Amino acid sequence: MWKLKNSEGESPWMISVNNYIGRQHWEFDPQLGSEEERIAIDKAREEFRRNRLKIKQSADLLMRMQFAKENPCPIKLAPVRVEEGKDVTEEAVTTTLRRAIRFYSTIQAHDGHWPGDYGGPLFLLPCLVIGLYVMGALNTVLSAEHQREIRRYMFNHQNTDGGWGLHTEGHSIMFCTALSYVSLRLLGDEADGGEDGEMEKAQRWILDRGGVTFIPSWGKMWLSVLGAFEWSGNNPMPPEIWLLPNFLPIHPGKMWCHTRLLYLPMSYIYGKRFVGPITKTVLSLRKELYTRPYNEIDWNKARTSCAKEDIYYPHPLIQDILWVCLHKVGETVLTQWPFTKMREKALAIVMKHIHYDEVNTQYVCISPLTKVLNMLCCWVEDPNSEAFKFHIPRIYDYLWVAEDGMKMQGNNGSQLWDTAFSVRAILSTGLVDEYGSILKKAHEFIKNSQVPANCPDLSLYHRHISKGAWTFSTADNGWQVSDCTAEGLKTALLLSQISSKIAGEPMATDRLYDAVNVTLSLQNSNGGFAAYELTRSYYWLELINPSELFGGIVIDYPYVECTSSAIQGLASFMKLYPGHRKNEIESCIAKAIKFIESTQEPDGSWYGCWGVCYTYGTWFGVAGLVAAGKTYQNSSSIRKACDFLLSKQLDSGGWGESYLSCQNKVYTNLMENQSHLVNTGWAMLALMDAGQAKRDPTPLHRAARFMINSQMKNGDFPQQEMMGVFNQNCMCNYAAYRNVFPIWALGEYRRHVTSPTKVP
Ligand code: LAN
Repeated sequence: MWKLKNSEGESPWMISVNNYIGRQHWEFDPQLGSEEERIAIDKAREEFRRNRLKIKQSADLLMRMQFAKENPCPIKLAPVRVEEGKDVTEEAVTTTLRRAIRFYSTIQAHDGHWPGDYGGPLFLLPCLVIGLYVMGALNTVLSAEHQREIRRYMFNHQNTDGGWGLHTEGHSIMFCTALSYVSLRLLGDEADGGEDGEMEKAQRWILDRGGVTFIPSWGKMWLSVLGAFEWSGNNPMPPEIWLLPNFLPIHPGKMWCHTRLLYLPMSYIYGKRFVGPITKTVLSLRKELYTRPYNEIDWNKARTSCAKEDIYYPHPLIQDILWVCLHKVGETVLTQWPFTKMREKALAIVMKHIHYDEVNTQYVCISPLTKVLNMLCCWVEDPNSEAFKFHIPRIYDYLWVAEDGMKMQGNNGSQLWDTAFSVRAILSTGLVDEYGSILKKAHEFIKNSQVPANCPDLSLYHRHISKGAWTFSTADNGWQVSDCTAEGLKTALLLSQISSKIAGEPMATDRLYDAVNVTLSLQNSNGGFAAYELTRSYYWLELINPSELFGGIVIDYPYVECTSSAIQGLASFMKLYPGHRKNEIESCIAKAIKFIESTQEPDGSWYGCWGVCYTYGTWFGVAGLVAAGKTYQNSSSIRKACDFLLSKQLDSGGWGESYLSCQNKVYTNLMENQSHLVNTGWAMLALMDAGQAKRDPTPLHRAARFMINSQMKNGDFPQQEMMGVFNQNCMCNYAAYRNVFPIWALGEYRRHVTSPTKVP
């Protein structure tokens, strides 16, 4: 049976800055589990498979079963139902909350964080499989059990038309269909395999759309690495870009760190024109994936082809002109003597940057894709290198098993983010005395997860300071994120105000100062906060976004979410430490408010970039303004935001927003106007922040009724559509949100609405 391990790392080929705290990985133990437990797991898998077309998200049941066994905690309180037309009583809310927190406490890990499934994107796993295959490491890194779960996952998320979407809820696209098909073939499925002709269906999907010459650029790169596509069919990714002078706006050091560190290893592999061993399967794929013989393909034409299903961000003309010049002239020159010398130099510099990111993230790397590509570069450089050995055990940090199979996650988890929000949710209920032990453990986790030191040679490697920051996941990940830092700070400050007998020792003052220092250092001149670093270049650089699939990737833009969190963190800090950097904090907040106000949409909403979508953005917009002292009475922005939210409330009392909002930038309800617990939570929180309880609590009563009636028998809440997003087009699942936001919103509701006398 599979077992989730938390905060463990045993390999001699591993390093950690904090003894692996927060690390999550799954191990298979054939001895583990009773017959009964195995049957229960199989039942959950079958159930998922049966309903997979209706319910696309797994409910993280393997982890839940494991915790139910480790932390048995039967819930004695009976479930609550509030009938239509009946009032929501304080008792109903309190009982729902007690049941919810009781359940939620059973899925907290011993190290204090809440582990969970951070899956959703469907392009990550195939990249891993292809990468491992060319390195000859498929069967050493992935056991038969791993491979079985990976295949289960892929087949579970195949659409009925035979293709795969960019994420589990998306329509089929060439990128994921071709790469999934290829991975399944590499994992041993035959071209006519699958229980129900799934492989043939997938192949049909690809060939009906002209074959893989129409795959987007990242797909062309992966297929070229595999040897099933020619490098001449790729747009150039010259490593020489790293030799450009730093001041140029297109220097990679000025780009979004994710894009910079993704194109970094890509440029190495491209510069080397690396191709893996041409095996029988690869030769066969050259036949299976194309509509004409491989040696007759017009690679120059293939270079610019892309399936219409895949295009989210079409290349502007100027970009295509740039690629033609680079391809025809640039590459011809750069691959001739004496320019080959320059290429060698560029490749050496690129490799230095790759090793830098590896070492400073304890080989976790900044993202799952960068991880696989960096590992491949290390292997190409030297298959026996230590770096390659260090990479292996950290692969498992990205793999997660649920009843739908094994997936590769968007990050090495969402540990810090979920823990901070979980604490806030529990604090909101006012039932702190009852839940001290949960808070104490979470507090420990937060203290243990702060980044201890800056990376060396910051400017040489284009890194910002990180000492005192929090990452989105673990300290080992090492990448400061502005809002994770601010949310970590705010949560640590709130916990420091609770008796240390209940919540543990407060964080040391100088470590709080460090977090403030990072936060202040991340404000842009326009007042906004980007995610990881300052916005280092111009918005027009998006013109050279080469990825057809993602929007907003070239620079780190300022976001309403990050800016709001920064205000909230700093405002909480200023209340408790009014003497420290007061003027700077005040002016930072004033500028941040201006930024938030300037990004509000005419209808009163904010577009959220990292959650779905206008409900998410608007929650942050309002919370930021309120933290800075704005109110419904003195801010027309807040009034407009409330009108917006109220106009979107559904008949059921909830809110339900589709991921299409993110793509199309138009508010879109979920299918059949379904309500979603998480959107409802965000809308309720924003409205309560803006004083809705005093003006007219009716919409809040209706929303609370929806929340209460949605609770499951065991105190859990149902998993619904994914509510996380990145780069406007790809969804990811925040498994903790289904528990966090009902608790948080009902907690606030309890304090503000049903028992207002208890509001502190
Ligand atoms: C994340 C996840 C967390 C997210 C928030 C903290 C919620 C946000 O407020 C700031 C941005 C951040 C940190 C973020 C950035 C982009 C990430 C890392 C991700 C969405 C998780 C996955 C994504 C990463 C780029 C995925 C890898 C795929 C590529 C296209 C490179």
